[in-house]
Amino acid sequence: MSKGYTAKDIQVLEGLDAVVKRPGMYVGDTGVRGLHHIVFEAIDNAVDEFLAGYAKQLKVVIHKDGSVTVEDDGRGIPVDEHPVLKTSALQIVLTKLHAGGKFDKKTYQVSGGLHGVGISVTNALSEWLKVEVRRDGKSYYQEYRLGKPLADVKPNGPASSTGTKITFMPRSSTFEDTNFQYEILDNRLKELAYLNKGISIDFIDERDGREISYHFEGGIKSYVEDINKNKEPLHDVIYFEKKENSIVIEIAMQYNAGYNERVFSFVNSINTVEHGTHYSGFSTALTRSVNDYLKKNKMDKMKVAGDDAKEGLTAIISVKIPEPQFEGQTKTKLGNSDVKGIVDSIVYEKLIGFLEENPAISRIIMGKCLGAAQAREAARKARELTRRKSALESGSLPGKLADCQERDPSKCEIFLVEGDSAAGTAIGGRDRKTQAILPLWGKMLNVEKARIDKVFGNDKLQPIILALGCGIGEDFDVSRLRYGRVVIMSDADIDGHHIATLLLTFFYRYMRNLIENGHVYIAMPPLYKVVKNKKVYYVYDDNEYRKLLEEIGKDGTVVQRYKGLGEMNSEQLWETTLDHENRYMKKVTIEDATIADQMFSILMGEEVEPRREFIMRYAKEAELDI
Ligand code: 0RA
Repeated sequence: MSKGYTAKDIQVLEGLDAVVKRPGMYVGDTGVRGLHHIVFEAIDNAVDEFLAGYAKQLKVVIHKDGSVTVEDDGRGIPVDEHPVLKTSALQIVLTKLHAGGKFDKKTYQVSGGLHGVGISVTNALSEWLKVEVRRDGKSYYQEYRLGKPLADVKPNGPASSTGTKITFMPRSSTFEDTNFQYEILDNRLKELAYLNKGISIDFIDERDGREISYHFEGGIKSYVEDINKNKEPLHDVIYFEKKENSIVIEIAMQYNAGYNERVFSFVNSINTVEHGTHYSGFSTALTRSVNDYLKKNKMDKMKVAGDDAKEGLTAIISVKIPEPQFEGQTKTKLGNSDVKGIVDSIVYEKLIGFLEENPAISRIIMGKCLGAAQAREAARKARELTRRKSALESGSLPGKLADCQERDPSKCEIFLVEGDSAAGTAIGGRDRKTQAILPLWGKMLNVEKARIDKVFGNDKLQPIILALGCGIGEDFDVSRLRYGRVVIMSDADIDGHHIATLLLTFFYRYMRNLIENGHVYIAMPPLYKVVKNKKVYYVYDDNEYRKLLEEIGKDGTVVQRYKGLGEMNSEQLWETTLDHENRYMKKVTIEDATIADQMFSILMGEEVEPRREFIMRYAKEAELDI
């Protein structure tokens, strides 16, 4: 150990070593999520600089070599020497966990939120990182390898503007795959632009030349308009904003002609998937406003319940609070108890005011809520009828189900297989002790356009409901689930994708817990069979395919591209897709389901143009694959 080393420095180094040793603790996992988390960490810091009022512009670039740049035009991270640690502040921010906020107590930090450990984590998990800071008329530069500085921060010529630019290459020894996905970054950047009105975000993918810029003067109002644009909105977006006790509350809401609730809640730009106190406050205020308005106008022929008031409602609840507490399974549930009352009183005051001043819109909303309340009554009756008919309660199973022998759900899997012939192959190839096969056929119900009473009686969905055994909607009870894994198995083409999307949407709407508890999977059958010198290789994606052909050489190889499950025989299906030892499966997360929801709205929506765009884009990707 060299002399000048102080105890504090050692602690600093140990900090980053801990990140390298247990990356999951800091970025969630070492898969796709963790990989993108290190970019989000850098982006969130830049957004904080925007929230503090100093940055306007954020730029994110994925480079050809796979590295990423995040750049902002804020004040620039301070570079002066820290009085105690005797190193530049910049180096501390990049090498010490949680260091960012220590220099400048900002009120609402995106980065202070969910994992919120700062860009030191990005540095720790990078092969290399280069940082350029422009402030006080100068440019400064520093470079790192595996989290360690190559030299001190050095002045690097004059600068006429201010800002921070960080470029880094994710560590290949940490992450299973270091390929950044355009869609994941694009979704988050777009979301941030909606949630932080006025910010300008440029996103460039130099690997294929894609470029996009986001800037929404309307903020979350534009977000709601965008979500509802293919869903027959019933009125203009209702928007309000208020600051109280250092809490900023912003609400945008709009009913559409559909039946689904799309209320998304955010705290400091973090999507609180499990909601929490801000959402509870909003819900109670909404229900109370509607019932009070009905009563005052003598329209209260039925009591409107919380779910009724949210039928067909698209809303964004965005709160910014100084010290959020996150709870819940995925730490995405806001716990701060005082927030509930504050949101409740503000939403009630603003909403009742709006309703009284806008009688025409109020009439539409009241009609919508009363319609939902009546439908709920009808659904309750339909459900009772179905129950009496015993199917859902008595545990009878669908005729087409090829069940497994094992009775312990944790050991059982059910494959939902598109098409009778593929299902036949799967029945022949499965492990009949633990794997059940349920064939699906014909046109799957579009649950977007049906109320729960239709879903109960539907002949395509009922077999699934019966086989899983855990009910749907309000009756859903995950403890009755008959299989630990529910696996969607469909062809890798547009139709197959569509069916998977329909099923995911059904699970998302009516058995959300199934997804949240990690029971839903997507089978990944191989795309190619490659044979060379009698050796057989199954290949699951195009990258892998290209890699293999380098490796084994093109000459004398025979390649079969699988277009559907039907092209495999039972043994092949077992070997490639069903066998625990060899198969790939994708676990569906709640984010996947949300994306499916968006895709589904586009695919099934009334508007032709977005559907055409989507299919064209999809077709283009399919083409690239070949
Ligand atoms: C602490 C203090 C100051 C700026 C920042 C942090 C800062 C951090 C990041 C991270 C990405 N971009 C950033 N921009 C700024 C400013 C202190 C001052 O100038 O008074």
